[in-house]
Amino acid sequence: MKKIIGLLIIFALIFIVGCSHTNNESDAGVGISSEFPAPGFEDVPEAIVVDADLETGVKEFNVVAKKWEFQPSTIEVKRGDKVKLNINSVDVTHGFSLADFGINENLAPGKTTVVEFTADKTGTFTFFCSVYCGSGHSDMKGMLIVNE
Ligand SMILES: [Cu+2]
Repeated sequence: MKKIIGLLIIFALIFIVGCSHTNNESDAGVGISSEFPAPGFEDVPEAIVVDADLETGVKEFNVVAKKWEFQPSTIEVKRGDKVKLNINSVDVTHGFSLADFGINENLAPGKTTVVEFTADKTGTFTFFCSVYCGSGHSDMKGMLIVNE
C-alpha cells in the first residue's frame, strides 16, 4: 500500500518535472533563459529524498495523547517496519504502554516523547495509558496493527 503511494509520488514528481521543463522551453522561447537552471536544481534533490525514505523502511507517526485518547488510536504497519512514534502529550502526564513490544514510557505534559521499535511480529496489539490521568484513564487506549 505504502509502496503504491510512493510510486504515485514519484509519478507526480516526474509529472511536475515534465511541466516545469515545458514552461522553461516556452520561457526560453520568449527570451527568459536565465531562469532555466534553477528549477532543475530544485527537482533533483526532491526525487532523491523520496527514494531515501522508501529505503529506510521507517514508518513515522505523530501521535497526540490527551484526556482520554490517543490520536490516531489505530496505527497500522507491516511486519519488519521500523516504527517511530512521536507522542505529544497536550494536557497532563500520561503513559504509553505497548507491552507486547516491551515498551512503557512516561509522557510528560507539553513534550514529545519518541518511541521506536521494530514491528517484528504480526497481529493486533493494544497500547494504553499507563499513568493514572483521571476518570477516563482506563478507556485511554489504541491499537497497533502489524500486517504480514
Ligand atoms: Cu491515563
